[in-house]
Amino acid sequence: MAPPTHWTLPAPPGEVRVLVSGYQSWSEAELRPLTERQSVPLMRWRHEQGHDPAFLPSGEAGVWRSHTLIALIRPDGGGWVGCAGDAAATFTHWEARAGEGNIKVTCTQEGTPTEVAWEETGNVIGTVEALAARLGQAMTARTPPPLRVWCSWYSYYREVTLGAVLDNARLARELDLPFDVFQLDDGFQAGIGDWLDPSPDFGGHARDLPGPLSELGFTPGLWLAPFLAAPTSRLAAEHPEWLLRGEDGTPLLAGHNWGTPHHALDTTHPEVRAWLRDLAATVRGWGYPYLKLDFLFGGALPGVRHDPTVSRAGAYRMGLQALRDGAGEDAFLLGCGAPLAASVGLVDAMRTGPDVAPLWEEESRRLWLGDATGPSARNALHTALSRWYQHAWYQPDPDVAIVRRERSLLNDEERGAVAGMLDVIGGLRASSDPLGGLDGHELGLLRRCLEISSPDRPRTLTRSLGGAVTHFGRGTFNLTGKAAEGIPAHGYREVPHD
Ligand code: 9PG
Repeated sequence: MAPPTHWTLPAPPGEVRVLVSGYQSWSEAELRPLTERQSVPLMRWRHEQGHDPAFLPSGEAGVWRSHTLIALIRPDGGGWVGCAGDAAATFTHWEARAGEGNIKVTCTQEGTPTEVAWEETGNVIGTVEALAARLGQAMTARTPPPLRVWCSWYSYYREVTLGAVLDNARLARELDLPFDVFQLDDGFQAGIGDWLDPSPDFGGHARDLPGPLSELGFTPGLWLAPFLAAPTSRLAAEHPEWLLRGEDGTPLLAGHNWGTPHHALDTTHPEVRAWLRDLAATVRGWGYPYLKLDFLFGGALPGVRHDPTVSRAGAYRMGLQALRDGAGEDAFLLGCGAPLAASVGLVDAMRTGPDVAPLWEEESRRLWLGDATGPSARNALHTALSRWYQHAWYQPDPDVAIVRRERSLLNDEERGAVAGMLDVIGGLRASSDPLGGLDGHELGLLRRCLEISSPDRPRTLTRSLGGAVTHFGRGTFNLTGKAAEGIPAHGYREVPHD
């Protein structure tokens, strides 16, 4: 562990904004006045599942924590940017603290000490992009062309069936919708950890899907949460020695989903890595060259490992490398729920925000429980937009468009804002709508959402409509609940060009 590095910035905290990025896909990224308060979830299980429990958001007014990169922005658009040079075996932690007429910045590292850049700049946007690109190059980022993906999660959830996926794939072909990938999400498997056996409710086996999908001309995709094991899984029962442990020697119960807490695998254990390699190779052999690898934070949780000399970032990467080795160099790997910078060079794409949902937001969860990592259109926009520069690390996946009006609480403005986000981020395109129910208007919006674009850049970081990066070259987002700058609440407007 390297000693912390400190800087004191001669700037009045009341005039400065801070750009932060949370630990993993679902953790918040924001652009806020420095004097505001960074919220931390009240619920302990949200710390493990939405954040890094070893470096949580501060919860204090005037104190902002960020992972890998931080920027402080003066009213003239200049300021300071700090960014790790490498994240393969190191977590780099930033904290900015409002002082009396100045700002104190601290950088600490967990794992192998590695160089960090710290620059004063006249143009924060350009420097954020340049330093992020430098990290991408140092870690040989994979940035293949973006894909257009239909994913089963956001309409079928765990009730997905083999028949429903095939029906949608056939319809996509009939309607000539330009999807590249049809991806089966959570729900096909016997249990978390027991990936190779089917759920009795799935109406088939995941290995039977790639054949017909390929015949229809789609690349088959499959979801896995490879670093987790449910306490009731066969995996946990047969290999208790593979589980990450607490100080007391018992397997950790970390995070909470699917109605139960779950265990995580110890990726420093050679047998775990062999199993991960085999798992990825097996599903690849079934015909899935596209894998959505979810809940990856499980591989980096604090705990007692088989090899105690390996850092958390290093342990995580050993696990991810095993999956890459099993899937093959030419497989397309999408990370999700994943420590972001530590994945660069091993994943092709990465979820860069919380889940989209067919509703604008769950205000009570965000405001009363301090948790903005939950599924909602607002949370997805807020975070994915504030990570625009990460296209230098992987293909960003800001999650799905939702174009259906049935079984959705999103209004036209909100659907338009999600479409705007997909356009300015310029990464993966995805949809989950049941294609059978869409009318002409909705299909038109879906086709627009599937149009690949290049990443846009912010026009300014000195203004924001809602505490995120909202002002882009091509358009402006209003994430607030009131009309502002001529944009309705929750809306998006393109910037007029002459
Ligand atoms: C399947 C889903 C979908 C979805 C993923 C992930 O507790 N959480 O913070 C939490 C966040 C996201 C989440 C589940 C739990 O959804 O993002 O696309 O694949 O898993 O279960």
